Amino acid sequence: MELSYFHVAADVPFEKNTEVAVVIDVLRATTTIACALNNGAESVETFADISELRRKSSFCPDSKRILLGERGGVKIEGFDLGNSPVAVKPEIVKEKRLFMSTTNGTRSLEKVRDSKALYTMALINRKFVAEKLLLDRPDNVLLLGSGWEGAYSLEDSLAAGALASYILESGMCTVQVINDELSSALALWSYWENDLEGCLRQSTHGQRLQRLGNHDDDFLCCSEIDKVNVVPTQREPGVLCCI
Ligand code: 3SL
Repeated sequence: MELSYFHVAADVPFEKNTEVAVVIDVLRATTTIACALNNGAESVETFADISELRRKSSFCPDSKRILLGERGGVKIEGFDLGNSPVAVKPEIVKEKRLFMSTTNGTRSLEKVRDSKALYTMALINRKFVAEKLLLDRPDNVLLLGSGWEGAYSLEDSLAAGALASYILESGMCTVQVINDELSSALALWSYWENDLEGCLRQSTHGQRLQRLGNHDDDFLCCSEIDKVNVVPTQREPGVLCCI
């Protein structure tokens, strides 16, 4: 299995022919997606563009739909929820269709939506995504972080390293680490693996969230490793479900 990692959507080579893409946005989009699906949401449909989200979601009955998302870390005006993984509680999201737009995560999802298979991952569901890859053994897997407005992010690289480390340590298949970005992510994982919350709080986006207000519950949730047994999978372009 060839594994590569790219920090942000713009880094993905144009000609890249991807068998499996795994999109990562630990703070907080892919943690929220994992929690929402784990708590019974029917689907999470993601949009980079807010007006397109409003247009598409208007076809869904009011009783079925939840609009969630943020810009700059703050809830989008008129939306039901922001982008907090602790807000997508079972009593709120069960059997609902979620329509989501975030500053960076949904852009990464859009970039690789034509891959043969697309999953989302955060620290919270790392093991279950890794085991799905070990079961299917695709020839190549592209891990894509979300960063912040085109810039590198520490926490997404940490999670890419966590996934690669799990696969390498399993010894269940031959792995080729294809690029230096992934070698660095593996080193980052070895450095921070015993203080995941510390890493998230130290990251520039973690600092931004701390400046915006008390996000202690989000930090705790986003730094939990292997807690949630879901593999959010793209069922049709932009629509994620549990498999
Ligand atoms: O940028 C994103 O996609 C978000 O996850 C950022 S935030 O943590 O919700 O502010």
